[in-house]
Amino acid sequence: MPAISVSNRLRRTPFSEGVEAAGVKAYTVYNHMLLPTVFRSVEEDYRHLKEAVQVWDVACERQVELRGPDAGRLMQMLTPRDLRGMLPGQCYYVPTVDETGGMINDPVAVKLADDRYWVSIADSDLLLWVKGLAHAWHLDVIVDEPDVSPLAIQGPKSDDLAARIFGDKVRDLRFFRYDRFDFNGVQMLVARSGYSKQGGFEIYVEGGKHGMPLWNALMEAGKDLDVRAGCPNLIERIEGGLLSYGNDMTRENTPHECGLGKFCSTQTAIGCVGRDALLRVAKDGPARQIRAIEIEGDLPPCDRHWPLVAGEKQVGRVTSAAKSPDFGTGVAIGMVRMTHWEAGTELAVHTQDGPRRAIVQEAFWL
Ligand code: THG
Repeated sequence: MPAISVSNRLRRTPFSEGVEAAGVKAYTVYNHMLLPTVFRSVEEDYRHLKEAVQVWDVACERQVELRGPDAGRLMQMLTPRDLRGMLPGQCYYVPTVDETGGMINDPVAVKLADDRYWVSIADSDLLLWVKGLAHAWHLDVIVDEPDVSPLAIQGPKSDDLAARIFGDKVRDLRFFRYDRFDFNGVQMLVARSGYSKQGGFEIYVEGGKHGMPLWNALMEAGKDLDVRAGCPNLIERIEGGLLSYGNDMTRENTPHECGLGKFCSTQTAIGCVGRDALLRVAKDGPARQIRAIEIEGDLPPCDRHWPLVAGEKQVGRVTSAAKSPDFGTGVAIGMVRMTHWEAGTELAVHTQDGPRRAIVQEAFWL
C-alpha cells in the first residue's frame, strides 16, 4: 500500500506526540484528523485491549458545541431520540438524521447545561449541517468546534488506572454519565463510555495544552497494569456490534435499518427534522437491516462493499469484516434484505479474493 501524505489539512491532535513515541504503525483519517488504527498488530492490540488497559487518542471525535437559549431546541432537531428527559451529567447515543430520515452521523451527545451541549461526532461534517439549521431557523445559539479532545481509557483494568489519576470516586461513575474530576488542579470532564465493549472512560480534555501531561501521567501510573497506547480495534468493535458511520451506514440508511430503533422515539421527538419521513417509513418497518454475519475462511481487508449473494441474486452487502481470534472465524457487519435476514441463513459473500461462505447470526458476539 502507498502511504497517505500528511499536511495541515490532515490535523494532528494534542496527543500525537505520545502516539508517535508509542510507535503507531498506521492511521486512518477521521473528521479530517489523524486516528491511529494499529500499534503492534490489530490482533496483538485486540488481545491486549481485552486483557489489560489502553489509552486511546480519539481527539478525532470532535465536539460540535451548541450554546445559547435555543441549544436544546436545536439539539432535538438533529435526532429522533426524545431528549426531554436528558439531564446535565448524562450522555446519550443519538442517531442523527437529515430531512429524509437518512443517517448523517451517530454521535454521543453530552448535556453540559440546559443551554449547552457537546455533540461528539462520528466521521461526517455535522458542524456544517448544524450551523445551517441554526442560521436558517434564526436560532439564538452559537455553534462551533471548541478545543476539546477526547482521550479514552479502555479495557478491563480501566477503573484501576482511572482511579490512580482521578481518585476512587471515578469508580462510582455509571455508564454514559459524566462528572468532573481533578487532574493537577484542572477540573476534567470524565464519562464512562467509549468505543469498545471492554469498559472504560472518556476524558474530554478542554485545551490542547493539557493533552500530553494527562497522556504521560496515565502511561506512568499504569506501568504495572501493562498500560499501552491503543486505538479503536476493528476486530473487537465488530464482535461488539459497534457501528462505524461511513462504513456500516450512510445517508442511504434510516436508524431502523441500522438497528438503532431502540435509540429512537420518533413519535415524541417533536422538532426532529427527519421526523415526518421516519414516521412514514416506520409504518411498514425496514426492508433491510444490519446483521452480524459469520464468514468462513481467510479474509482480505474489507475496503469495498462485499456483495452478499443467494444463488444468483444479491440480497445485501458486508461493510466491515475481520478474522476473530477468540471466535476462530470471520466476524462481520452487513446490511441484509428481509428475505434473507433470518439467523442461520446461508449466503455467499464476494470478497476481492473470491467467494466465502457467510451465515447470518442471531446477535453480535459480545
Ligand atoms: N465516544 C465519543 N464520541 C464518539 C464515539 C465514542 N464519536 C464517534 C463515534 N464514537 C460515535 N459512534 C458511537 C457508536 C456506539 C457507541 C458510541 C458512539 C456506543 N454504543 C453502545 C453500544 O452499542 O453498546 C450503547 C450506547 C448506549 O446504550 O447508550 O457506546 O465512542 N465520545
